[in-house]
Amino acid sequence: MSEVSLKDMANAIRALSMDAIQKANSGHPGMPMGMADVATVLWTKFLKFDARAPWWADRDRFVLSAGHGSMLLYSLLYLTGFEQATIDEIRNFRQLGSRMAGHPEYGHLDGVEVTTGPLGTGLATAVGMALAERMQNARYGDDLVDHYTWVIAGDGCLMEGVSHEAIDLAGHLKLNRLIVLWDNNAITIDGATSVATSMDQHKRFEAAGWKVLSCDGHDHASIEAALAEAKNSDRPVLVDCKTIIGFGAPNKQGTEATHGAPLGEDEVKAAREQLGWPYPPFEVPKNILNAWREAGARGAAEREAWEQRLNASPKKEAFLRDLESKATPDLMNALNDFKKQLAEEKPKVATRKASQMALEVIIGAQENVVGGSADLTHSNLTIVKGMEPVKPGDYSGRYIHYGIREFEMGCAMNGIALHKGFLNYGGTFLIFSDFMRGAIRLAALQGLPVTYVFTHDSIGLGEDGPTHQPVEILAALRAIPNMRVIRPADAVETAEAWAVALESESTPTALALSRQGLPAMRTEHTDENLVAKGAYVLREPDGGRDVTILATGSEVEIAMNAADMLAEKGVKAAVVSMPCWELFEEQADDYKAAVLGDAPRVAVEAAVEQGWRKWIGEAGRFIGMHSFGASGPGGELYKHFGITAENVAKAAEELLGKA
Ligand SMILES: Cc1ncc(C[n+]2csc(CCOP(=O)(O)OP(=O)(O)O)c2C)c(N)n1
Ligand SMILES: [Mg+2]
Repeated sequence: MSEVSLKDMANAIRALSMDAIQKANSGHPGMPMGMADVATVLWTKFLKFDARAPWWADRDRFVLSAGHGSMLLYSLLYLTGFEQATIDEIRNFRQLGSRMAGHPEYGHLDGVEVTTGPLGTGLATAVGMALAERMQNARYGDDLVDHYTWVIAGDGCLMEGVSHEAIDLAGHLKLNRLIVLWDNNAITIDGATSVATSMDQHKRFEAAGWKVLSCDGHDHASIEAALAEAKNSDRPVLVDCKTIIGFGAPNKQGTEATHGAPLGEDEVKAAREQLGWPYPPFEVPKNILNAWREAGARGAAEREAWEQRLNASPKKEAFLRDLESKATPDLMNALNDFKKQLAEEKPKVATRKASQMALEVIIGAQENVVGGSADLTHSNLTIVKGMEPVKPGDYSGRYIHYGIREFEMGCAMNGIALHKGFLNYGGTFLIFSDFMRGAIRLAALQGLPVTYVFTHDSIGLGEDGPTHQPVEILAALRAIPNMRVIRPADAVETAEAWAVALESESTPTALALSRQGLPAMRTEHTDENLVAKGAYVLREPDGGRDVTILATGSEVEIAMNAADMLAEKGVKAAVVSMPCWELFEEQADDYKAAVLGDAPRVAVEAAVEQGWRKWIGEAGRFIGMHSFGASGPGGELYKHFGITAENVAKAAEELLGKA
């Protein structure tokens, strides 16, 4: 063992990376070869983990924000002995079905904490993990929660706009367990970073309240000194690691040629000579592998001691329950009781207000539900009594002021969900969900059950005008796979929507909520959650249907009024409330057929038509938006754009050949 040097260990990462990328004929060798030394020091001397217990709750989190350098992470997981990270998987890098996907994907391979690849988002997600760690620590103490979040970020991560939001929030909250190792190789795809940036990153991070350290990223002593110092900080830490991209490839290192293409057989051979690595591809000599395996077992004793502390703790049960990050039966019962009350009281409220009323029940019923807003707390109505703000140095609160940082909020929400210990939601205007779309997509891709409280969901918001009035956003969100978009029509549907969101285990939920007041549509209580069926018949005429009107959210009222008008003319109209297309699609065919019926269909939604043809067919009629909105009172806008009961009724009559 003693004869194995850190240099040998780092070279094992370099060799595995260049060989796997060469074999796959695809991948990014520059980053793993450049950061191999930093990663070796981190994983052998600092990172708290136990390769045999990949999901130990108090492990340090390691986030490869520079996700293109996936072979760095895969090499580390194999070398330290993660069971799933076999040498065969490394040989199979980037092939269909391999756990070792092109970029690290959460859920494919133990040890991958987060899906990365979209630059900057790993760093932004890590901020949420580091925040969750402090929040969990505030609840359970140092004995049970005491870990760091380490991030490797490249030049690209620091160039992306989301990094600004991330470092600002982390600096403000004084997340001192967050340590970012910057792979400062001054190269990106287009060449030297100087072609596109003149940023002084030290000053930038310092201005955001971070501590900044530096090291020579190829000098193990220098790295070790910097990491040791980084662990003792009252602020988050940036470690500027000066590195050479593709280190070890004699003709290509230091250039963008190593960034994103196999080195080529000749250069791989030359690198073997340069590095003093005479072994065949995919072969790591026993003594070097053993040294790595020892590093992978280094944390076992610490984990066992932690388990003993947990077993002895009076908080054990609560800790483990929170860790599940699931809604409790008590919470779901409380929500159902609340629904019963709403059906009796029939409040006329905006669904954003109904959401706040539901949140009062939720927050009261389960301690580990936390939420926040991107500076629209009193518009989104995301805060309720009993929620104290999370503050720098005091993380006992349940409400997170994300600031005007939607993208970071979305990424931090993902980080909180990935960390585990909490259920979490965040709010902004529906229109600004676009600013966080990259995070929403990653939530859906990773299967994270976060909840978005998107208020001001249509032209109904009125005077703020077309900059604030979403028309295309529902369609855009519905286009994301593994995503539920729920647009409830009244207070009961809103409570049901929250129940769906809270019970979701692997799908994010976007609640689209109105600014304007809406009358009660559901005036009879059922224990059954009708929103969970996606769509249901709200009004069925006696003696069969002449026409079916489909609507969501605030337009359900319009559909009901249209049905009344049609009834006066002897036309029998059914009304289907359709709060969630995705859930409806999951229902049995006969249920769907019964809800949709055989009669001609009209749909009404204050948004663009895209997607509605699936439900109304080629012959159906759509009443909605065909342009951006306009500034004016909401009620007038509905008339101006023709989204009225009269027009719905007229469309129905035209369909029936009666107009
Ligand atoms: C949001 C986003 N934009 C663009 C890309 C495509 N891309 C992948 S790596 C890269 C350059 C990254 O440079 P750097 O972080 O310095 O990595 P290095 O070349 O040093 O490995 C780009 C533009 C991406 N993955 N994500
Ligand atoms: Mg770079």
